[in-house]
Amino acid sequence: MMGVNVVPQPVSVVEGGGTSLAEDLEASVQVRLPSRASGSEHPESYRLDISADGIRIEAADDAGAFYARQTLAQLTGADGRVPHVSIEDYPRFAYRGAMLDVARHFFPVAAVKRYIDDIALLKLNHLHLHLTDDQGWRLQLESWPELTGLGASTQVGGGGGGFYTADDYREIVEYAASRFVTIVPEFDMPGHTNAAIAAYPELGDAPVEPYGGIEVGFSSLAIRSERTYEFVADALRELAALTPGPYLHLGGDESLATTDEDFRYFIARATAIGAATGKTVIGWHEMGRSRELSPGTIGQYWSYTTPQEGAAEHTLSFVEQGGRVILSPADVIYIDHKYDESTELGLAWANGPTSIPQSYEWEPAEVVPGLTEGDILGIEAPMWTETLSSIEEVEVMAFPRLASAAELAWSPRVPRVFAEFEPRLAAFTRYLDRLGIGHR
Ligand code: TNX
Repeated sequence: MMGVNVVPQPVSVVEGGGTSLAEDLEASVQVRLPSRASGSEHPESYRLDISADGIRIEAADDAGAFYARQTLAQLTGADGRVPHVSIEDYPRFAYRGAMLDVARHFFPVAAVKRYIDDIALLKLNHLHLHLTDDQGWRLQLESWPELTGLGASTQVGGGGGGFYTADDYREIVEYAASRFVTIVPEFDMPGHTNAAIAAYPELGDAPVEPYGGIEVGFSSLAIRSERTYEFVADALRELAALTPGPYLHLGGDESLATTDEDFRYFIARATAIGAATGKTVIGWHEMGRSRELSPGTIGQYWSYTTPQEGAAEHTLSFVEQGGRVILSPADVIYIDHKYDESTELGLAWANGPTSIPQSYEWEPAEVVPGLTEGDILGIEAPMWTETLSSIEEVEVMAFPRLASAAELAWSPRVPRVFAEFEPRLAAFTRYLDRLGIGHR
């Protein structure tokens, strides 16, 4: 009997015993929406029944039907055979994310589309694009065109760079939607803004040169200048107009060149401007230092699985102000990190390298004390690209650790034991091989 190996692990799997040739069953595929069999109202849920009689898919919505197809594709062996099985499935968390940093190195539209395909294999449904940083501003805006003039002329290492036009961005958004992925765009502020200030010196306290290094925490918008808030309003108005999804990410991390008082003043105003566009604002957990967040602002936690100084408090601040939390603990889910000391690519600042077992063996509900299951919107695996300059390099860092993240985001809560995950992970990496996707 062939094993039923699916990542992320479905809610329920009942094996039927036999196998069939997938192509013999393809003509018999029936898809029904919405699901009647389970009576389940879970968004994105599906049932997949494979028997000698055929393949039946029942789904709560189009996303569920898409996920049934993804599961079926994983079940189909290299020999074209599928196991007879009944699967019932739905996600634990609504927000299952990956992030791609297109600022440190620019990634063309085709590369972003490929990463969207990659993450959709694992039923991830949000792609956060880190569109701006010290090294480059990557989205063209009509109101401030020089952002993608001088501001996009560099990346880590110096030359190169690049940016998306509004049409490029729309193309990415539409492609993502066809895979049930929502684009979450980030304009990082008030720190991580060297590129914007290089393009428009009036946004900072002094003129600066374009930057190609990998230091963090040295730049800040001019907090007490009204021109800064005209810029924020213009940029967020254009970004909101281009973005059909519900979220705008305003960054807020590592603003080490901004005083605490100025930071809190800026965050209160910027989140209000963001919310006035009609979108829900997301910010890195430092934003929780402000007690005047626009209500419902979502926090993204990036400290460790054991919170460092202040991180838990700042994260709970979002919940106290009516928001929820996305978990990205850096020591286990920063998939830009080296696998071990010998990995050539990647960083390792968050408690050293992150092995594949480490990426798997943690529990989202146990990271920030005081956070309940309902406070957690989901989890996200960031891919920072200081050391990564091609989609192939991104994939080799993502896979297979992104599969760990996806299972923690999708599958029911159980104690995570890597030995149990390993055979399914091995089947998944063979699937990646068949698709021509690189992995560790
Ligand atoms: C920290 S954690 C950053 C990024 C870096 C990343 C590298 C956080 C919100 N910011 O600016 O790219 O580390 O791993």
